[in-house]
Amino acid sequence: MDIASISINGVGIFLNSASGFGSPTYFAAETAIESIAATDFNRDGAPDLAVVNRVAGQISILLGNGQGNFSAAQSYAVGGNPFNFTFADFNADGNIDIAVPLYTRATVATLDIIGNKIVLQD
Ligand SMILES: [Ca+2]
Ligand SMILES: [Ca+2]
Repeated sequence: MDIASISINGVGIFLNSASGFGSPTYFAAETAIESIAATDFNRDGAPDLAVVNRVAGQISILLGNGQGNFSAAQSYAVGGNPFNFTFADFNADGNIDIAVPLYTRATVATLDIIGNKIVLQD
């Protein structure tokens, strides 16, 4: 089991090997990240990461390659002050969706995924 952490540098990945956890590798994401979660958003078999940035009002997705590396963050505006999120296939279309609680209103954002293209919908 590996660990993904958040910091001012973005997302840090601590890969676990037979000798334990090594130094983290950092991948740029938004600053002021409030929350992070991993799942296979684009269904290619490799775990991906999602992070939420309260200050920028964005969710960012970093697609994993299954070998510990991640793509540049793809960011989507979701509105003011998101601070957490959860995910599931809310509309049973086979694509994982994200629900984002905001400070002033509730928004359920849907990720439609075609290959590695991710489209965020309210
Ligand atoms: Ca994936
Ligand atoms: Ca869905």
